[in-house]
Amino acid sequence: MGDRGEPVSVAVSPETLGPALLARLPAAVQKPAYDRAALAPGMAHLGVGAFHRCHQAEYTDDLLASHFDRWGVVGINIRPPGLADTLGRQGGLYTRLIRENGSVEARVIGSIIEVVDSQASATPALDILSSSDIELVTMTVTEKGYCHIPSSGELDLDHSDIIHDLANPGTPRSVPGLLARALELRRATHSRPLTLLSCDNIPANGVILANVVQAFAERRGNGLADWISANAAFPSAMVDRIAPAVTQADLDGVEQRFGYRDAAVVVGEPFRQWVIEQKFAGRMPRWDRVGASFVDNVTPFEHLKMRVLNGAQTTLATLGVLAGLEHTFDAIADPLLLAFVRRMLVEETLPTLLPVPGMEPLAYVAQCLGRLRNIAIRHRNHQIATDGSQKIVQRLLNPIRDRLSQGQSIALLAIPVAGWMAYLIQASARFGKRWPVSDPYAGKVADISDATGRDPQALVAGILAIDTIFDPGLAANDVFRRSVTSTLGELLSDDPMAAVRHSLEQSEAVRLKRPAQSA
Ligand code: CS2
Repeated sequence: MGDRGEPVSVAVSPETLGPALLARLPAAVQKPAYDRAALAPGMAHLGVGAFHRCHQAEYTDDLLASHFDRWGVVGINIRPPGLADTLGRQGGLYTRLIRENGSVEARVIGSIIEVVDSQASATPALDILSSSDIELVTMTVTEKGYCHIPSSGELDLDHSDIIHDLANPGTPRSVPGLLARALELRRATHSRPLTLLSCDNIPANGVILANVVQAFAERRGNGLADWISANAAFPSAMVDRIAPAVTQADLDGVEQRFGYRDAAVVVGEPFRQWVIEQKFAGRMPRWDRVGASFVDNVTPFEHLKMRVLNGAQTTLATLGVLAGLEHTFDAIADPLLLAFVRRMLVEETLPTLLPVPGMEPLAYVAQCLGRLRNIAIRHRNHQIATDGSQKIVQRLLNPIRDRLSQGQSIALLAIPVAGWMAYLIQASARFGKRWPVSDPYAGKVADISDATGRDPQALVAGILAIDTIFDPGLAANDVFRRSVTSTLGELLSDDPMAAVRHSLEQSEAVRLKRPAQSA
């Protein structure tokens, strides 16, 4: 009691999540339904960010709970952030929140059994990746982690990390260099095969991963490339769950609601999907028993997801920023942007898709737009617009190319391409640096806009000449160039949304002129 008899509140710091707390978790938080002590390292994951913790690690947790096998995950980061102070201190445990508007479901995930920081040196990562215990490596290293040329999918031999790694193969910095070195060590020490499963949103991600690793290995010239062909598999996969960057408010929310501290909370939406090409070098976790699909051909699923869901996200993100809107849910709440994105998807994107077994295209669009309206998922438009140069090929340019080859209109799909340009241009000195951007091509686009000024024609000509993003055939296409140029002029004006309004009016006018279609 204090001097005047009131109770004294002593600030006790809440306990941090860790194995010791598992038995005492509040009832509202689900916990691993298996014996974590029986897990052993079986697979490694490169790039332990919010997406991995919300997706592959959760599927693995489901699998361990329903069909236990020894598959423990060793998480490795070769780029910031470090893991030691967050997941490491918590014994790999973290809280995964699924949020939809007012509802929250909390669960502690237990599938990650060890974490390894390998930012300062490749050695810790190589020790794990080359170990004979590891049969599978999954990865979420972002689009630019593959060091490929977006327009061709080939290894970028001019990339500074690739130049470094080819000169210093024993101390790699890049993902292709690291994986090639790990495979080389495996060949030398135990020769056990390895499946390498990309979980990033790049087209034919398994093919691109194989391209960059093999191109690197070929340059080693010691038979490594042949050994990889015979002993490694690179399945493609489509992954889906919206899991934005975690904020301090998310961490505080767990502490306030559940009474413990967790530095590695993740927040995701209820929807999740994982479609994996059945092409493995050895044993695989049977994720197909817990909702994933193993299929022969991932391409139709991948096009569907990247062109519809991701295409909508990139469109809402870049146009949303230009309109002064903060999150995806703010952008989609704008009637003009919603009408635009829906028409773009239905009229221009859907006809480019391959049939997907069991999926009705219009229902898929409606489901995606519904997901993007979830106000509990605070996905910032700037986060989605980050690294746009690595995203627009698969999300926008590939469907545009498909339509142009059929002589079809691209009036709507051209708008977000100009939106991406306007987003980067407005971060240049010439346009008063309206926001900071993070994109490997930000400097190049800033140089172009500083040199050309505000003339949309010159800006578009300069940007379309970046042939690592725009293949020359597309860049030279008159219809594409004209549509992007006229939109860019409007997007850079004081009324950027006029571009969106006009494109809808024009496409409506064209639609009304087609009597056969309106019947
Ligand atoms: C987003 C994706 O930031 C982005 O590029 O579009 O992370 C997206 O949320 C996921 O692909 C959804 O599965």
